[in-house]
Amino acid sequence: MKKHECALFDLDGVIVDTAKYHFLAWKKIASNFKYNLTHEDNELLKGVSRIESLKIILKLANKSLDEVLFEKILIQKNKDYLNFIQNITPEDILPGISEALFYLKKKQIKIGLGSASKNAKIVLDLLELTSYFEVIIDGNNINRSKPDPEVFLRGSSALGIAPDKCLVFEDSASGILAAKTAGMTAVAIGSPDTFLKEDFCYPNFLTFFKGDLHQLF
Ligand code: B16
Ligand code: MG
Repeated sequence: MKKHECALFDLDGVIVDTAKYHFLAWKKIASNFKYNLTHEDNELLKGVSRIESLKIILKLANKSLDEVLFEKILIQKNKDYLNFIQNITPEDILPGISEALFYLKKKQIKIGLGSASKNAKIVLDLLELTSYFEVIIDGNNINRSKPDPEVFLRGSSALGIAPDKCLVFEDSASGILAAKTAGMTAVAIGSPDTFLKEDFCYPNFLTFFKGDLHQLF
């Protein structure tokens, strides 16, 4: 297997299961439009920015909103999301992540975060993981949402590592496409029928940590 010099982690759904809180917050918003947001719908929202997510939900619900209400709903969604995550602690770090970060750091592999979330730094701080990341690229410093490769290309360039030496961990179909468009190795965490074009797929991060991690770095 090819060896990599850089690991770029997605946040929500890879490092911590905050994806469920995004889902709950959007489900509440969708119910206001009398739309029952399903888990299947939610796959379309993973890795996608807050604004794009609301646009997708409005399309699903066949609704349109004026700009003022659109903004109000974005604020409400984030309020609800922040409420959900306020009590997360290092115990919420998904299995295998802390061990992998420790292993990569020891091997002097560059570590970066590539998240669509504007709340990424808050979450990393709550998990007490911030110090592992040499570079954090999140929703505050990108112009284009995944599947655009911008988030990962910015990460690799800030770390000074060529894209083909970077490996991305992702739980979203849009994130896997972003990684592949960036010319990186894409490791999908989740069920294989969720993704297109991934290089590897594991049901959870622990399986990857116990298996192929050591071959890929
Ligand atoms: P926020 P990731 C993404 O994070 C989530 O998967 C997606 O569901 C969310 O809409 C997006 O962040 C924006 O999050 O509202 O916190 O800015 O998976 O790219 O780490
Ligand atoms: Mg994710």
